Amino acid sequence: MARLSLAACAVVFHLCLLISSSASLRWLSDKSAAVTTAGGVRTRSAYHFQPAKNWQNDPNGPMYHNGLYHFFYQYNPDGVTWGNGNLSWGHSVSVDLVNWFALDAALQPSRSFDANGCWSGSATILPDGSPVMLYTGIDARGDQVQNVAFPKNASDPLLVEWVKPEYNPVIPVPADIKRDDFRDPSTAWLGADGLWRIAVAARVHDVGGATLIYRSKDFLRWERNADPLYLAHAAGMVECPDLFPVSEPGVEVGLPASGAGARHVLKMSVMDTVQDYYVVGRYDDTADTFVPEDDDDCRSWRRLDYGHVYASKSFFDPSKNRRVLWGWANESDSVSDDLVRGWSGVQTVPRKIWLDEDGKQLRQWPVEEIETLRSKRVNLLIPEVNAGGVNEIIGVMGTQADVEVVFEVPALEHADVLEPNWLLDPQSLCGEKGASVPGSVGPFGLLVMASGDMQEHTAVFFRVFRQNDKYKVLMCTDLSRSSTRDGVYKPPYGAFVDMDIEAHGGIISLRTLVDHSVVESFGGGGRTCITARVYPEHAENGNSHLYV
Ligand code: DQQ
Repeated sequence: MARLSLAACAVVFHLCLLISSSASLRWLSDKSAAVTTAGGVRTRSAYHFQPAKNWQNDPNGPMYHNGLYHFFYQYNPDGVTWGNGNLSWGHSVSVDLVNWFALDAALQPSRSFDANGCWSGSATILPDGSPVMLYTGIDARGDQVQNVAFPKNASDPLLVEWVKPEYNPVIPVPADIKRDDFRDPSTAWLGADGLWRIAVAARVHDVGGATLIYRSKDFLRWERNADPLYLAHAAGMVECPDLFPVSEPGVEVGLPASGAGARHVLKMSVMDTVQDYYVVGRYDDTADTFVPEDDDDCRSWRRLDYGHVYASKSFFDPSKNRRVLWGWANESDSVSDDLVRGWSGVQTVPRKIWLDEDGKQLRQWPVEEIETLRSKRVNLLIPEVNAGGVNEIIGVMGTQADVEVVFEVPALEHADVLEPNWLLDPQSLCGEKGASVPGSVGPFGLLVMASGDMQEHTAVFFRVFRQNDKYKVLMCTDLSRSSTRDGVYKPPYGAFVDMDIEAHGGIISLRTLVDHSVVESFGGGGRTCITARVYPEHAENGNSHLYV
């Protein structure tokens, strides 16, 4: 019989109860109660960003301005689905990235250059401190064009009104690009020559998915560089590019968008896989070239999240000198469920991101403000967990929790040997070796959103393998038992955690944010993230369980 050699397991649980008493959040909450059905309330998140009702997708133009965080997002004011040509920019503000006050939509289709939708884009803070938005408009003919918008009154702290100048679009569709393959301008940065640059996603005829660079001195006239910043020959259309500098490896300080910085990160959302990939590389702001440290097809780069997250976007937060990332976590049940709920789509929690000590991967961690939501703390020290040992965490609300666990594995040498081809497809490996398949070191982790009879549960767990004289840690979120309902997407999600567990004394951490229909996990100190959407039936009455 397989032996679980996880002998010492120190487990610390921090539990948070929401909703906070902030007036702004209460206002959102009351609105939501008015528009959602019972099912919508059950699965509605409590501390992941959601508008009161309707459809949301990509995060747009996040920024910090005059003491407030602004968050914009793709929003359909008319319904719970994406596609009726009326996409707008929803707008909320916050002082702490946690409690949000909803405002009217900032951008709505209104002019010939965006008559069929205001699609994704980004904010740039100009040297005088005022913001400018670049966004994709779907114009009256259905072309994707790039537009600018400015606040009507830059000293209004809420930036409620936005002006779209007559001279839009500032970048029409180029001749070598199809009218519907040209979108999602990035935040602009200044190059050494004093010109602004932006990256725009496109598919160039006969060439491939591309991150094009445009240069401008005034945000009005833009000139395209002859060469794209990055070309993904085999990947098809790419979306929502993000290019930003990072500090030295291991330094958590974020940097504003600019050409300066020893290393940059390029992130692209790839349409045919619906995944966000990133790579660390060297950007030269004179030649406008980017040399990735990993030259593979971008679909082999690292992923920001190995679960259900897309179209992410980061911004620099000068108030805390950090870079913060948002990502869209779509529903994964059905459109008819969306219609019943009255809403669709959540955002991940805002995550601080920085370059790991290894200089190759990003680390991600919920912004510290999320911890202000912890209202009741339960600490546990479990000296030893043996095979099959399941310890219930009593006294917490299983549908809404912030769980931090530290596992110590004293006998790594017992780990099962890794078969080399397992490295190629960790997701399938998580399916093959699910939470109930015993191994030598693991599975160990959490069972969240579990019904009393365990018919429903979501497993977030690790497994350690031996490869020659090194160890590999697999992280999985297995949804196969997350709901007894049919018609819900219930895959295993998985990835290897790129860390030397032996050098860390056999210690590995897991943080999981449970929020009704969201299970957002950070493995190995945020080296590997997996966000899942779950739809358990049992949680109707809030009576859900949590186990280690
Ligand atoms: N969503 C937006 C586009 C973007 C896509 C439209 C990515 O601008 O390419 O809602 O999810």
